[in-house]
Amino acid sequence: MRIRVIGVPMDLGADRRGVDIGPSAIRYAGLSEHLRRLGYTVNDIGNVHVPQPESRPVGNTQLKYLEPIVQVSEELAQLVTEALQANEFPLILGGDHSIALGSISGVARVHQPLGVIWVDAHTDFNTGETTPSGNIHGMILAALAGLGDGRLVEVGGWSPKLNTSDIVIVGARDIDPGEQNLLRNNHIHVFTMSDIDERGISEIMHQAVAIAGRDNHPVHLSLDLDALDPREAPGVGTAVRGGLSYREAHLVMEMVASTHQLVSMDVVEVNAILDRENATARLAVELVLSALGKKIL
Ligand code: DIR
Ligand code: MN
Ligand code: MN
Ligand code: MN
Repeated sequence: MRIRVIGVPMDLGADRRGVDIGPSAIRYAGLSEHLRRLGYTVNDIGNVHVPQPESRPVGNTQLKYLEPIVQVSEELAQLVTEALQANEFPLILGGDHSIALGSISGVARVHQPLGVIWVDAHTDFNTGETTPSGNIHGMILAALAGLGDGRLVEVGGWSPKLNTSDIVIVGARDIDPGEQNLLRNNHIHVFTMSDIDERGISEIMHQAVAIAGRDNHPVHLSLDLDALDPREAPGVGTAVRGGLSYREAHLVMEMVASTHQLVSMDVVEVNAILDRENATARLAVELVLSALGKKIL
């Protein structure tokens, strides 16, 4: 199988420098080499162009950098669709989580319906009305479900990309009040860290893959490194204590891999400036390998 690596040095969605060098940090951690050792052919097409925040007006403070984010999303969606049409597995390297708007739009154009497993400390289900920060990376999953500002929702020219019943969030522990209402009203499946503590990650993931992958639907995995406990992943912009352990995170990836329904993946929010000797990028590489089928035995 061939993997098409697409870097997106995006930090416009998070208002914080350091995630823009995430793609370099992950490549530096040996991504391609390790994928080749697993038996894959790797086609790294480099990075999408993302404007520097210093060169653009912030714009609406409830939807910071909306215009350049929409622009990059359109371009990324096109690249991801082309990868799938060429029979390559799109592996998208962030950048902040706003890149999932482009990546998932590109996948959903080819695979419909599409299940999504969103592994994150956050639920990214704000809109321009509920956001406490104005940061668009906190609004992406809602936008993909058709909620929020029309310019985000309509990326690619149609909406919604995802049915609410095909979305599963795993690892959540920091949800804003407005998001809580939206998640509840739209019946989104959220597995919090408390659920994982109570029932164990194995049982949670059995359910998660059954929901996102029901009827043998194709599945996209969106991995925000802040899902992990900050002891494992210190290099993230918005660290929240009490996250997935190293082993739990690997099991999440392994159980997604064992469905054989994974069609695409993004790995986001690696902040190399805040990291400790690239530990978070190295962890990101390990988790990608697990999601793509690496086994201990
Ligand atoms: C917060 C933080 N919920 C916001 N979000 C994220 O600004 O909307 N941090 N995604 O990583
Ligand atoms: Mn996120
Ligand atoms: Mn269905
Ligand atoms: Mn997050």
